[in-house]
Amino acid sequence: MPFATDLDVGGSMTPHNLVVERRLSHMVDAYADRAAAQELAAADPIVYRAYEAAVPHETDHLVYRTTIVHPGRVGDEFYMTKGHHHHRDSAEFYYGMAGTGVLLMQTRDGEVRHEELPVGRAVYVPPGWAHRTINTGDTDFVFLAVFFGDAGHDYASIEETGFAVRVKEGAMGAVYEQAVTR
Ligand code: PAN
Ligand code: ZN
Repeated sequence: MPFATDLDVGGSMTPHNLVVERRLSHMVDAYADRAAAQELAAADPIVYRAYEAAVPHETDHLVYRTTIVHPGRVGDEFYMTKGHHHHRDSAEFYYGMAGTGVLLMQTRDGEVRHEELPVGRAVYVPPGWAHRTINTGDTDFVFLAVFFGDAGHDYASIEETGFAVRVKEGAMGAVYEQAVTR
């Protein structure tokens, strides 16, 4: 049956299912500065949450989620999502709702692109591009993502290769650095 959900700029969705609540201890290895990550993980802050509408994970359906990435840094690297490929290479639609952040995308061949995702901007993620979001501001970064119900989430393959670019705080704002390892 058709249904409606209400989204607000704080990222809440009514009604919703909470699908992801990622604390720092869940992704210590994602950050360049492991020692800083381990130290901060002792207090185990929530890095981000995602809420999902009650859409079946089946062909022809469009699943949608809001995500709230909190502001923060591990060393000088901004808080970010784990990032993933989809099991079935398929496109995704991102829409900025609040705060300041970036969508980082990478193909399996290692090609990398980033797009800023300010309030009101839509970014198209083509099939085959892994994606991670980074909060480059000092308030919650909130966005909407829409993807195919049968796409599935593959975290393992990007965990293995890592993203080739890291987004860090520089003197003049966000800087994009070539990742040294992973
Ligand atoms: C997003 C992400 C969400 C959380 O809805 O799932 O922002 O990031 P991770 O899934 O990488 O932990 C999306 O891209 N869905 O496909
Ligand atoms: Zn996705």
